[in-house]
Amino acid sequence: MLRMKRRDFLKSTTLVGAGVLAADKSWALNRLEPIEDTLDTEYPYRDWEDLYRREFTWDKIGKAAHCINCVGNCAFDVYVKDGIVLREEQLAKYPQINPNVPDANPRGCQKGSIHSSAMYDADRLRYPLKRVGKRGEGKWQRMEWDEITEEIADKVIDIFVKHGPGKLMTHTGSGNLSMVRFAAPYRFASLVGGVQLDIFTDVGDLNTGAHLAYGNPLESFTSDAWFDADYIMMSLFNPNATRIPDAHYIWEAKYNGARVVSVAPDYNPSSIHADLWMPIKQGADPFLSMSFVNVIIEEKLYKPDFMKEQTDLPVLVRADTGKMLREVDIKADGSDQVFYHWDLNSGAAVAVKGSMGSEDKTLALEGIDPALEGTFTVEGIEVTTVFEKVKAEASKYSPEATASETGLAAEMVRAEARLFAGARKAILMTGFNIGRYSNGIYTGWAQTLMLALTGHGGKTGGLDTSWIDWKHIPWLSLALFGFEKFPRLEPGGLGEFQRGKMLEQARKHFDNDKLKDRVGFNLDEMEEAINESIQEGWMPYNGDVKGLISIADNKFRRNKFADKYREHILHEVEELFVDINVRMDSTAQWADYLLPAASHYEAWDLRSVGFHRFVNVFSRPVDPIGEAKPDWDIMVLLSKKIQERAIARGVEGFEDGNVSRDLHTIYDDFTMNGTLMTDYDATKWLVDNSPELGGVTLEEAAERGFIVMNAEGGNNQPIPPDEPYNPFVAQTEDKKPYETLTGRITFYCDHPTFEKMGATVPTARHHAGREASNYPLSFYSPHTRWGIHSNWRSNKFMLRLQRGEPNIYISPKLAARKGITDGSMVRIFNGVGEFFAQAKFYPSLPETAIMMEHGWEPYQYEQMKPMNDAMATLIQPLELAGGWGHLGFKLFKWNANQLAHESSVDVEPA
Ligand SMILES: Nc1nc2c(c(=O)[nH]1)N[C@H]1C(S)=C(S)[C@@H](COP(=O)(O)OP(=O)(O)OC[C@H]3O[C@@H](n4cnc5c(=O)[nH]c(N)nc54)[C@H](O)[C@@H]3O)O[C@H]1N2
Ligand SMILES: Nc1nc2c(c(=O)[nH]1)N[C@H]1C(S)=C(S)[C@@H](COP(=O)(O)OP(=O)(O)OC[C@H]3O[C@@H](n4cnc5c(=O)[nH]c(N)nc54)[C@H](O)[C@@H]3O)O[C@H]1N2
Ligand code: SF4
Ligand SMILES: [Mo]
Repeated sequence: MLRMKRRDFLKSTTLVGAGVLAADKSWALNRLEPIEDTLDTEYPYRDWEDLYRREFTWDKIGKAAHCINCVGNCAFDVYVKDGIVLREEQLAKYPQINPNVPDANPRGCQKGSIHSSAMYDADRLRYPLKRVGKRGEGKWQRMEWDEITEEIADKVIDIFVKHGPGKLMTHTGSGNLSMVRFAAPYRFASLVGGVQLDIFTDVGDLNTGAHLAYGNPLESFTSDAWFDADYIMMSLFNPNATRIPDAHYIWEAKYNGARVVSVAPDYNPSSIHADLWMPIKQGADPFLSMSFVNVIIEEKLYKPDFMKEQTDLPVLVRADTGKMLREVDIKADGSDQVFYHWDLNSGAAVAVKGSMGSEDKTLALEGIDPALEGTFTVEGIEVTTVFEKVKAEASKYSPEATASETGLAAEMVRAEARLFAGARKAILMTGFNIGRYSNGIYTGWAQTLMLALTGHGGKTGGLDTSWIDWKHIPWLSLALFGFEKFPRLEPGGLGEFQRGKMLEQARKHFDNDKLKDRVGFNLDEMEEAINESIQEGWMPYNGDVKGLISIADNKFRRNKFADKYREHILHEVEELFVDINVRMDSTAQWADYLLPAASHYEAWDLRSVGFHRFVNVFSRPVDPIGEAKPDWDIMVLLSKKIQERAIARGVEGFEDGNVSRDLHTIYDDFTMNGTLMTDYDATKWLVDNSPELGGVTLEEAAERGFIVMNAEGGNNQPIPPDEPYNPFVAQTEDKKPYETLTGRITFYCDHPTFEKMGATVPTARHHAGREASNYPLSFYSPHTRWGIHSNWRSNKFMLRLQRGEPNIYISPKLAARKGITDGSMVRIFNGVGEFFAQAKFYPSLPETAIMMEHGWEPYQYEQMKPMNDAMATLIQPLELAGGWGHLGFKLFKWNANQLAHESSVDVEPA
């Protein structure tokens, strides 16, 4: 666009200049004459106006959203002229689904709105490149697609021939959240058995407390369902910066009289608009939630009916062993997944319906009145209830007792607990940030307890986990090769921790005794838990790999102990490192081969990830820049070359457990025998085969820009056609069991790891932070308003809206003590690394913490030393538990997170 306009501009100025000179030779550029009435007056140099008129003419308008991990998902009109994108505009044509609820228009954010500029930035990858210098040296040679994919194909085959299955990682990161872009590399990984980490835990986004309780952390509200809430608590959540297209529903709920509360250590851009800001000490959230639980129980603000039907609170627990009473305890051939209530009506123990071992798949109590409290004897075994256990634990956490932990006044907490309990529809909105604290699992679990005690579930509120898992069977089938073959899925946080040899570094940072005091385990116990989990088969781990094909993943930006991590990974994948990316990010920089991918406006695709029912269409408004190709087409070409080379080399494939990896048919398999050759074919296949998309044609959908999902799009329950989507309505209204061991919202876990950690019921622990090390400042790094992680961070429009270079936020009081001034450069350091950044004063921050937005690219820092060089991390042993009902490796639902906020640092003027 810039090139074209400059040419036009030069042409026009020459003409105008000539005209001007001819008309009035005395006119000069430094003496412009004022024109009184520009509409009426004839004046000599009007032609320039055409430049403005022509600026907004176009050849066509295409449709697109953005496929990265913004959780927004907004339809845009994309204006194209001469094969170049001129600009984009929010589509703003979503139908209002209910006259009493505001519509979803317009959706968008400033990042999406400058992509037309960013897609032509200098960091775009335009050609296939092969490294010719040392890794990371920045020396590249252009190659033809045909040659480069053939070289890669041979190396992939070499890895399989030399090392057998499981030694190639084909990991897709969070940059490919649209359907076709996501399905392409997963389908490839399914065919070759490539190692793929769980992206939820790889980035630290999994709300494991929610899974523990509900058996499904991805059942949540559409954002329009926030509108009729009368109580909203935002904790670890900053929607004004991180849910830009959806946040309006929170503020619109105020028209309904909703009370909005923000719990955050800093006065973040969402706290500003809340009715109450609770300035909690960083990492103290489980203590706050447990104190709410304490008040709710002590003041009897709870709702027994909901507790009896929907939760395991009336389930019986043995007094002797602390285990739940199981059928096998009283019948020789009994199930270990059948549990008991004490029925007050019959005065006897009755089996709980709806558990994993129960034939009766319902929550309906049907004449049974389960006791919530008391002790009983069943077949000579003394038992009590889960609620009794919960009460005993919660009694330790009165607001008065926790005030020193949370920094919050006890009277305020009491008052708030009452308002929360009495609300008609209360929503606890928990940011993804929760998954990045070692005690996030405690926070999440205690929050679900607050909700369950007070009957907030289904249409009366619940936990907003910031993600809804819509039902897209054909999409999954496309990604997972018809469910016939699968990638080697692995826990994200754990996989990175192990392969990056992070324990070595963690030992340098944390003080083992202090750590145990804070988080409830030390590094030796954590190591033991990791080994146990892998040995028991609770969590799959494939060990070191030999080659890496990395797709839409900025791992060297994201991972902690960053420099050491990178060293270890590069060493492991000495034989092959391919990066498939739209731009030269800090991971692409280190690759052996770079394959340029089509960006948002350059490929056909669909996107459903977001908190709404609209599946947006990408209609490939322009062809890919340079020689870039859509991710789908790249995987097609790669599998074509593997098939050709495998046949030529006489390598048929290999047996891998109970499936065969057929390299000599991989291209036929990938393309469904030539049916799915392009991004368009795959998009069309999805539209044609997905019942939730309602039978529209791709042409109609592309014309419109989006598809409204029908009832079939709901996983847990149908999407109501004219009402917002509330989570777990199937459970509260239709009595469908939860996907948990007891079939109920779970507050008792007698798994050995939970027993060892003293966490059989919801309780509170600290995160590590400064108190677990020898560095005086905790450090946390939430998300930035001016980028989606590393995407768009280097774009000039985004940089102009902020300080323009990596900056930390610091309390002016702390800065004064350290001799740091606003705008000056500081050094942030600890025993594992250091980095430099500009200091920005932020008065609402405590003096004991430094905050920094994550996602700057390492190359944007002084000496290319990124924040993550100084970031220490851990694994939470509870998240490694398996072999227990709904606990065990489950993609996007249960496994160990990478924890971003456990580190601590010191700071000094640079
Ligand atoms: N603009 C923009 N939007 C995004 C993204 C982006 O990069 N940029 N990324 C997307 C993705 S993938 C994610 S995961 C989300 C993340 O977005 P969010 O879920 O909102 O999470 P964060 O931004 O990490 O943190 C939110 C807030 O938590 C508060 N906080 C920090 N520590 C604590 C604590 O100990 N206790 C409490 N109560 N509060 C605390 C801070 O005030 C912080 O502003 O955003 C999504 N949306
Ligand atoms: N300290 C700290 N660390 C954090 C967090 C934090 O709060 N604090 N948050 C964590 C969270 S929640 C997240 S989600 C992660 C995100 O962190 P990353 O996983 O590093 O995410 P991105 O920077 O979005 O990387 C995705 C890459 O995909 C590429 N890409 C974009 N579009 C396409 C495409 O169409 N095709 C291909 N092939 N590639 C494409 C982009 O170039 C981009 O570099 O960071 C985590 N790390
Ligand atoms: S980046 Fe995400 S939130 Fe922003 S406009 Fe694009 S789709 Fe919407
Ligand atoms: Mo995330």
